[in-house]
Order: sequence, then structure tokens, then C-alpha cells
Amino acid sequence: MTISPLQKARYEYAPKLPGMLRHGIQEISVKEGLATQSVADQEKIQALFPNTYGKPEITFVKGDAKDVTPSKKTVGVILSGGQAPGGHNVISGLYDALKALNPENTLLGFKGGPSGLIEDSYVEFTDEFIDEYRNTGGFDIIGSGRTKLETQEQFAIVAEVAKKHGMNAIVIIGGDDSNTNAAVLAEYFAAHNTGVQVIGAPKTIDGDLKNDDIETSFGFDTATKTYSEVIGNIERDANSAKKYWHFIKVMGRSASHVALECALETQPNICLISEEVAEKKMSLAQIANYIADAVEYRSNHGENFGVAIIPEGVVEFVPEFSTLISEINELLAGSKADAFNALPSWAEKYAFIEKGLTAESMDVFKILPVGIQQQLFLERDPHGNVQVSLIESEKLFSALVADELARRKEAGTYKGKFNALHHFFGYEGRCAFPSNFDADYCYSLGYNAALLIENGFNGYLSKVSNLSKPAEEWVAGGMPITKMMNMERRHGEDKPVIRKALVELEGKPFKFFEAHRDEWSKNTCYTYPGAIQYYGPAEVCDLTTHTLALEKGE
Ligand code: FBP
Repeated sequence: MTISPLQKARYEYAPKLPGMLRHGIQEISVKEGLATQSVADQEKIQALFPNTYGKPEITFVKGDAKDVTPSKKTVGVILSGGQAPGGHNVISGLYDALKALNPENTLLGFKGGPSGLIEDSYVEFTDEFIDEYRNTGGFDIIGSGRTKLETQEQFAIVAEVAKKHGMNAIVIIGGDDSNTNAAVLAEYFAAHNTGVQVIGAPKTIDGDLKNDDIETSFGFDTATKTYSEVIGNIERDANSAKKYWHFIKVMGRSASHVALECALETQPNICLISEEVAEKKMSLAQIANYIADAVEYRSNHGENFGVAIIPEGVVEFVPEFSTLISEINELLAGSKADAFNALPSWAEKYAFIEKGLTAESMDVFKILPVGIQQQLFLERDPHGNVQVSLIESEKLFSALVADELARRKEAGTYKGKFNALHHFFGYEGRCAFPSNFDADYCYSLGYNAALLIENGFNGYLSKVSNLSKPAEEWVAGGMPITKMMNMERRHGEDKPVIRKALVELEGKPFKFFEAHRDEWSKNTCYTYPGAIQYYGPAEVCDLTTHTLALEKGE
């Protein structure tokens, strides 16, 4: 197989473990903290998790060397949900720690995400196999998937599969939903005395799996650095050519953590924050006006160029737009979609829409560019709902800004030129070679997971904290997943879930952005982070995100 020089070099990279995990693995022992409580709805969560609720937080510390080799274990691992840089290192850290504990330990990788566990589709890892994936991006080592493990029937099948392989534990590498499911599976295993443990690891580039216990999810660091590199390059091009406004949509699903971090790294002229749009109940016209003001100001100062970052989920946070989406979903519910689809021309479809929407939603619909109008009706998910994530919001906002500027031109208040270009950065960042931070963090999460298994914990999340400091000072341990849970309404039912973290408008990263964005919008203050550095001085290679540094008061 041909491999790139960087790939070869990264195979050799030795990820940094937290200082406390650098002792001989037989010398690491457990320090128990106090019993935990869920973040809210304590009685309900306790009733739902009678066997796994209230356990203590633990940290690993140096203890006395044990001279007996731990009993042989078989562990299963899955990758769940969207790709995030570093997944391969969670698996290699887990593998190395298991082998260090007992060379006869076995690690099975279940293929294609949670469905691999149900279908009993797996590979057994060996040194040669693992070595080809160390410190590389992607989830291709075993693949991933979005099947949800949540029903009693599925749990019973997984218990059978675990029994068949003599498995002692399963490690679930996933986001908030997957770790919620990990907690429910752990409770099932405990309630049915299967003896199988479940350990979670916090993954997602979106950065929305974050709370008092999880400082950051893995992958966020590398993905945002990858997008920021390219945004910085675009800024430099914009500032060189001085003739385009670039509208850049960045991935991140609902939360705007990715957009905010990229803005902190590159200081663009505009960055929308969905959570603020919702808080201020901004309309599409207000957002377009806000951007048009920046375009006009810069144009009046001879700068007919700029860069605007648009978070993936922003349109869902615009109240009038989400009302429009609900009305469209209602308008085409069930068989009504067939009547709509049978109409031969867009003009007839438009008349159907005009009849079906309220006057307020029709006003919103009318101002959308035709391409977006059609997207709302034509590209629908299997349940017939509008696929909000497919809406090209970067094009939507640039079109609305162009309309607003045309009005201002007519009124004689704006005389500039506005040429827009569009970009979407998402998949480009999800499988990049993990930064040193993500390579180290992920390897530590996996290594730590093996120690949690060895020490008999069930329903715990592999926790590595103090992450804004050098790896030597990181703190390794575990937290019961139930500690992070509350009750939320999902699909018409009250469910125990890990709360998704949106950008906090009172938080330090947003406050920093808010304090500077006016200056960034008017002047050209771009910063150019450049490519992720893997080799060289720690001050350029081991940087954490601005978000984490600001949250930690640095
Ligand atoms: P996870 O929440 O599973 O980590 O996935 C994150 C994400 O990359 C989002 O940012 C994006 O909206 C979504 O996945 C895209 O999903 P898909 O890979 O199915 O297109």
C-alpha cells in the first residue's frame, strides 16, 4: 500500500498521556470522590437507573505496584455517529492499555457503528492492524453508523452477542445521544446481571457534548483548526483581490460552537451565532440588514470585500423561519405530498403553497431566493419533513443581503459593489489527521477506558480534564454518565438524556467575540492560523482551542 510521508511519520508519533497514567499500568490505582447526583430531575433519573445512579466520580492516581497479572478480558468497541478526528486513537489507546494489563486481552471492533453489535459483525484487533491507523483521521478502521441502541429487544441481542464472545465490557465512542444510550445499556446489563460493563467516550466535532465534566468533545479541536486554516486563506485572498464577499457555512448541526471558534481564530467581518439569533428573535430581514450594514460601511471606506461565517443550523433559530418550516411539514404531511408532487409546474406548486401557508409565513417564503424556495419543497427526508441541514444558508443570506443593498442603491445610500462567493466547510474537517491535542486526548480517553474496565466500573464516561494545560498535568478518571443527565421531551415522551450544550451567551468565548466583533466587521482584522502543525515547538503544535482557553480563563 502506498502511504504519504506524513501518514508514515504519524504512525511513529507517541501520543502524550496524562502524567498520572505514565506510571507502570500496574501501579495506577483509583481514588474515589463523593457520590454523584444527576444535573437535574434527580428522583426521576434515579428511578430509571436504580443500579448505576449515584456512583462516585473517580480519578486515577499512582498507587503501589501489584504483582499479579489481571485476569484475561475481552472487550468490544464501536464508533457511533459522524466522523471526528481522533477516533482511531481512542481505539489504539484502549488496545495498548488492554495489552499492557494482560497480553492475552482481546479487543473486538464491531463494524459500522451500533448495528455491528446487533449483527455481530466484528474484527479482532492485532498489532499489525492497529499500527496502520495510529494517529490518523477517519473512522475507517471499523466504520461508524447512526443506528440507535435504545430498545429492550436490541439490548437483549447485544447481551447475547456479548455472552457469545465472553465479553467483559463494551466501549461506546459517540456523542450525546450515543452516550445516553450507553448509560441505558449499562443499566440494562446491571439489572440483568450480565456482568458486562459499558464505558463511553465523548466524541463530536460539533463541540456540543460539553458540561461541567466534559471540557471538550474530541474532534472539535482538529475540525475547527482545519476550517480556520482555510477561512484564513480565504481572508487573505479576499484582502489581496479586494473584490469578493465570501459567505462560508460551517458544520456543527444546531449549536454554533464551531462557527464561534473559527471566528475567534480568524476574526472575520461577520459571524452569525444561532443561539443569539434565537435569543434576540431576529428575523431574516434583520440579519440581512446587519450584514448589509457591514458591507456598506466597508464599501464606504473603499473595502468592497469581506468574510462572513454562517453556522450550519442558523435558519432553525430564526423564529419566523422555523414557523415556516413547521407549516410546510404540515402542508405536505401524509398523502398531501402526492397531490403537491403531481402538480406539473413550479407556478402551480407555488399557487398551492400560497393557498396553504398563513399570510405571515407566506411573507417569509416570498423573500427567499427561488432556489431555496424549491429546496424547501423538493428535498425532503423519508418522513416528508424539510431537510433543514441541506438548506444552503450561505446562499440564502448573501441573496438577502444583495436584495437589501439593491434597495439601498435605489435610495441612493449605497454606491458600492457586492460580489458574493459561497463555501461550505464540513466534511473537509471531520477526518483530518488529528492535531497533537486530539491525538493525545483521544489516546488518553481510550487508555483511561481500559483502566475503568479493569477496575470494574459500569456506566462511566472516560474523563480526561485540565485540558488547557500541558498533557503532563491532565487529570484522568471517570464520571458516571447518569451525573450528566436530565429529563427532556423527545418525540412526545419524557426521556433521560445528556443535555446538548449550545453556545452560552453569558460564556467567556461569546463575550470575547461580542466585545470585538464591531471592530472586526468594520476593519480588516483577519488572522491567519495556517495549517495544523504536527512537528515543532509546543507553542505552535500543542495549542488548544480559543474556546477552551477562554472558558478556562486563559
Ligand atoms: P455527530 O453529532 O454524530 O458527531 O455528527 C456531527 C456532524 O458532523 C454534524 O456537524 C453534521 O450536521 C452531521 O454530522 C452530518 O451528518 P452526516 O454525516 O450524516 O451527513
